[in-house]
Amino acid sequence: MRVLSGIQPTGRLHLGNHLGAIRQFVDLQSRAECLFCVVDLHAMTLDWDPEALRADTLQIAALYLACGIDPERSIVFVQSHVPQHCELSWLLGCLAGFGELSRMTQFKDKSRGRESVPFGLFAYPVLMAADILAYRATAVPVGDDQRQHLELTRDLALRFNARFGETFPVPEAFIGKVGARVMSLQNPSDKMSKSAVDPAGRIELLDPPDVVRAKVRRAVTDSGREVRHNPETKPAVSNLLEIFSLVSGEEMSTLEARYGDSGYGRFKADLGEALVAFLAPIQQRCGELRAAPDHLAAVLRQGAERATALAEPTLRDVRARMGLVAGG
Ligand code: ATP
Ligand code: LTN
Repeated sequence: MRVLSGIQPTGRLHLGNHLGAIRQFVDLQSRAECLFCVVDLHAMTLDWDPEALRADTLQIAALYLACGIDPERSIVFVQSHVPQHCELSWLLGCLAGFGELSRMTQFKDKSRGRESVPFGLFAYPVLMAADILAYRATAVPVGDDQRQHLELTRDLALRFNARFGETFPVPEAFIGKVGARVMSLQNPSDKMSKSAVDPAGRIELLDPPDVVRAKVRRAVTDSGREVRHNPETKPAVSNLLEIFSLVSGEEMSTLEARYGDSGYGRFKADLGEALVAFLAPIQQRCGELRAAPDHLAAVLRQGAERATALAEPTLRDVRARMGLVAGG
């Protein structure tokens, strides 16, 4: 099994990114060959600020390590440091259809209401397919929102293989049963998101303890006072329960038994403390890494070298199969 995944530096990482994605990354590194990248080129598909992009890229790389990704075992790198991603994206783009790319729900959501839609946003899923296929990855740990992009990657791999001969394994999405869709604390019908304007809906991994407590206190709840898991009738409380269970390691039923009838106050206070305890070691380690920028730069340099050594042979094969003349 070879695993690849990426996170966009479009803001600060939040609990949804951790529970939906990074937690699986950490888990997988003991069982598979893993590559984890910061997909900076994807962060340029909507308006971006160069300084913020630079800062967020380094922040996410530091958080990967702070959350437990071990650069000795996994390859940690920045997407733009390995130009083979862009090259393969063009080549795969020549096999992708306008219709299928237009049907991507993320494209529809993110282009809605814009006067002009960047080509990069339209091509986004092709670049994502290139990220995965350049390494012939077989498993892709992501949150639930990436399911459709993974389907497109699979279709492109099959199409390429059918036309040019067996080249790519068809990758599987690796989506956790719990935590794959952490919802906003302010609106439980939206997913917790980095780019949502109101930060109150998300717990950022680097939020100070008092901010975490305040966000949990202000989280919306449902009518009634019982703490029960029922996403249909109690979407807000169910989301809080799932978060509580994931960060504390306690079963949801144990939490229901403890807080069921005691109202939301104590439940929220204890959830706030559980989150603070969960985030403390990540924040401490991230601080240490940010204080040693040369170390982080060296990790990323070495990651890019190792990634390039895996991607280039794939590209050589792909170029030849597609009819490009071998160059110097
Ligand atoms: P943006 O708001 O800019 O689209 P995002 O918060 O959705 O960003 P991404 O960089 O798109 O973050 O996603 C990184 C990883 O985190 C992906 O695997 C994605 O599926 C996962 N993820 C993002 N949000 C959530 C969430 N609310 N619950 C679970 N997983 C999530
Ligand atoms: N589109 C993904 C980020 C991403 C990705 C990837 C995930 C870009 N390339 C390759 C897995 C594999 C998202 O989470 N928004």
